[in-house]
Order: sequence, then C-alpha cells, then structure tokens
Amino acid sequence: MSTLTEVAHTLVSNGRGILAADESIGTMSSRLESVGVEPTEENRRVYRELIVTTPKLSDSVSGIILADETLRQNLSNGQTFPEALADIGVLAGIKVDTGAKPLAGAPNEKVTEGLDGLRERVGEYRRLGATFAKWRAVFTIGAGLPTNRAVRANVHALARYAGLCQEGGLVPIVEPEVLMDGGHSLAQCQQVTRAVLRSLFDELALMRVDFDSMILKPNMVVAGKDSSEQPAVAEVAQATVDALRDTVPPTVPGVAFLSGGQSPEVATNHLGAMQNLDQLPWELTYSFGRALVGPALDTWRGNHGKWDAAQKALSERAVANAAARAESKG
Ligand code: 5MM
Repeated sequence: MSTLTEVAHTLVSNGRGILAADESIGTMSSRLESVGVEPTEENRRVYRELIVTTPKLSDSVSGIILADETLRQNLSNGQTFPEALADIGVLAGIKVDTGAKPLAGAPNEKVTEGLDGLRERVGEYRRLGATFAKWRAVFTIGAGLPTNRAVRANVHALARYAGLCQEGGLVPIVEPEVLMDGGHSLAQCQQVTRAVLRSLFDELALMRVDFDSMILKPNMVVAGKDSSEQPAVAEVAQATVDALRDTVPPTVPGVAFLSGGQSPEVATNHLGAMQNLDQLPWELTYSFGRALVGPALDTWRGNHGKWDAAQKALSERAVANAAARAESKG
C-alpha cells in the first residue's frame, strides 16, 4: 500500500494532472440543464461514465475527483467508478466538503462547511476506494473583502479537514479559491492570494498537517473577469509563481491549479507559461474542472451519437494540458 506522500507525488508527477468531476448535485444539474439535458441522477451518472471511459485518459490524468453521488454509482458494466479508475491506473478522489454557506457576521462572504462527521466519512470513502480528497473554500475580492473573519474561518476549516484526511488515510487537496468575480486588478488578486496562502499555511502548520502529504489547489493570479485591463499570459504566469514562491513551503509535492472560469485555452496557456519560469520546489500541474470537461459537455449535450466526439474533446484538453506541463522542460 502506498504512503500518503507517495500518493501525493503520484497525483502531480509524470507530467499528469487531476480532473475535477466533483460538481455537487446542484452544480452538475445546472451544467446539464445548460446543454439541454434533464438533470436526473441517471444523466449525471452517464455523463461521468463518458468522462472516465475516455480512451487514453490515464496518459494525462493521474486522478479524478468525484462527488459523493458518483462514488456510490456504477458504470454500465457494473463496476464502481473507483474500480473502473483503478483498472486504467487513475486514482479516485472525493469532494468531502458540503458547500460554501453564508458566514455569520460577514455579509457577502461564505464559509465552507462539512467538518461534522468527517472522520467517519473519510473512513467510508476509503472503503469505497478513494485515496485522496478535496475541500474548496472561496474568497471574494471587493470593497473591504475578503475580511479577516472570512479568511480565518475558511483556513481553519481547510486545516481541520486536511488533518482529518491525513489521520484517516486520504491525501487532502486543499483548495483556497480567490474568485475571478469583479473588476479587480492583477495586483489586487496577487495581494489577496498571498494573504490567503500565508494564513492558510500558518493554520495548516498549527493543525500539524504534513506538507509533504497534501496538494495545494489554488487559483492562478489573474485580473477580475470584469476588469478592462486584462494582463498578458506572461504577466499572469509571473504573478502567480511569485505569490506561490513567497508562501508555499518547499515540501509540498505539488500545486494543481483550478481554472476558475478561464477559457480552456487560456488556462492551458497560463499553465504552460509557468513551467520553468524559475527553479521551483514543487510540481506545477492542473486540477481543472470546466477547462477540461467544458468542451466535452458542450459536444455531448445528451446525444449518444456524440459520445465519441465528446470523449475526443475531453482528450484534446487533457493532452493539451499535459503538453503545457512539458513546455520548456529539460
Ligand atoms: C468541479 O466543480 C467542483 C465542485 O464545485 P461545487 O461544489 O460548487 O459544485 C469545484 O470545486 C472545482 O473542483 C473547482 O472549482 C475547480 O474547477 P474549475 O472549473 O474552477 O477548474
């Protein structure tokens, strides 16, 4: 059996990345509805089957993050999703948070919940075949935001989640997402991202989380999507790497970015531009959701005749991101 450190390294090495297919029932239902598919449990299952049976996915994907519902479903051939992934050499992960809820005393800010009963759920998820987990906290940039209250509440929950996962035998993916919503500048995003990461690693240390057995899943440092000044790819890459270098301990095996609403191509370009910008102690890879599966969902639209084309669309994004990781290596 692999140690947690080995699992963490497997997730981020050999040029591969992580696919986030852990949309909650509500989010997945809206995504299906947006392409004209009825949001039933069966349609969510079929869509996830399309993803995990994509040919050669394991060449570029090391792990797939699943939702609780998917972990309990079966493929058409009767296998569970973790069994099917194990057969192709991909690790199964599980989103264990129960969502971001309004934070008392902090209007317009959220705290991610899910700690109650988490020790028991971690045990159950391991028995169902998961080897790693994910918890996402969100931070909004705005006038006076994020507040210290929201930052401290969220990093505390992230650290307690990570500790419980390591205690129970799952590698925690720790996801602090500074949202792209708003008209803020690249510099503002960098300042908030730095502050959040600094606070996060202080709290992870306090909770005795082993940095060598976790993965960080941060946002890239970008300007707000409503900003009229959108930075060049090279600026995003440099600002992101600078923020990470100032805050992320060198023993963390890897940083796996979320895409956060960037287009698939832009997210891939940013990832490519970061490779070998500086000598960095951690692997830099992807843990995209929308930027990996968006084109496939848009192609499929619930039409069985488009199954192969949709898998091809996913495969193309996965291959492009693996290629971006390889940029300027060696
Ligand atoms: C795939 O979506 C994940 C779950 O979202 P909800 O709990 O809101 O349904 C989400 O955490 C995702 O893993 C990250 O946001 C990264 O996805 P993107 O699309 O930003 O790369």
